[in-house]
Amino acid sequence: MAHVWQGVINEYKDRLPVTKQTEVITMGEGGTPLIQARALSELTGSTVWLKFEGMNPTGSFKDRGMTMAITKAKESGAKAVVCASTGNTSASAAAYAKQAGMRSAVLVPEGKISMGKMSQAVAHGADIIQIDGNFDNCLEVARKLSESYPVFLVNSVNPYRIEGQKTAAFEVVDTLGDAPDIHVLPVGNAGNITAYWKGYREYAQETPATSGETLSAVSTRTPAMWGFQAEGAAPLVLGHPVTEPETIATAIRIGNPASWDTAIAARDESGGLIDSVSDVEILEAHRWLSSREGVFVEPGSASGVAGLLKKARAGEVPTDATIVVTVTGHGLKDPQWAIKGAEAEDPTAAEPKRVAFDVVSVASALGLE
Ligand code: AN7
Repeated sequence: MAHVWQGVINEYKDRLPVTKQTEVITMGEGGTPLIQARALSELTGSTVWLKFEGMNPTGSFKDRGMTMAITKAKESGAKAVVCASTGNTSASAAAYAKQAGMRSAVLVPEGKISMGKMSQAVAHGADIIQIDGNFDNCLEVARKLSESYPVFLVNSVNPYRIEGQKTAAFEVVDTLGDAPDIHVLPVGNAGNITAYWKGYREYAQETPATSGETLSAVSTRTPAMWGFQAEGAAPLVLGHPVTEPETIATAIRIGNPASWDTAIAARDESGGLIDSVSDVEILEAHRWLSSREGVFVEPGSASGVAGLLKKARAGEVPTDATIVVTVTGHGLKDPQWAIKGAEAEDPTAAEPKRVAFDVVSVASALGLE
């Protein structure tokens, strides 16, 4: 019988902190497509793959960590969870909390989260608190709230989030047969780069399983980790926190990443890099993905591709390599940029032709002969 995907905890339970008694809270997350990026491959002379995390239940990679965090919250008897978020974490927390029968409170920077993400939190009945401040301010409050009140913190400072998210690296190796040469991804709060690096390292060595036996290595190597921040929110590139982060890519509008040290470790131990890309480069990559690869992502998700394009132009991308780029969230989260991007190329793009109810007229409008 065909294998039916059971969600990341059930699929990788030997490598995650659960027992047979754990009630797993899952919505079937993970198992996302690894898509060949033909245009990027042609441009770079390497084989480029896109790990399309927009295909998770709430439309972003956050679901991998959230299944783990909410499962552990439930196991510990929590009745409510809290998170700070630029949008995707709140959408995921709200959905998984409902799945677990828990209450969720989400703290978001006022006016700086996309409509799609906000509507998810609303739809799932989260208690939404808009904070007059940025993500970093929200996270500070969420942390303090969880220290003093009976709410379970589900931001990626919660190590269970990282555990769940590391499964994306396992999937890449399971699909390709080994680790890629380079893994490229956007960096905001830096949980994901931390998680991927942990996953790749664990898969490349013998590891004690949760059940006690020893798991042999699955991959023969680990990739260089290439992370890209938005230029106006690039603390890891600058080497100091940014108090007023600014970028159109609201998902990664973060000035003081919680996983700072582990992101730097991932960069250095892997022989990788963390660089920045401008908003113009992010939007160019966003448009590239939708118009050339057929993959629709939100702007923040395109920063990895923007970085790859930037490095390719500088002649710094090796040829004949295997490169995986994680695109972290779905384009439907923040669709206005698709319209703007298409209009920039063709001002009439967002005004579909109006044609009479008639085959000949439609054929003529399409230029068919
Ligand atoms: C689409 O939802 O921080 O470096 O609060 O939504 O692991 O933080 C989102 C981050 C990349 C950055 N792409 O990942 C939040 C939040 C998308 C994102 C990132 C985020 P990290």
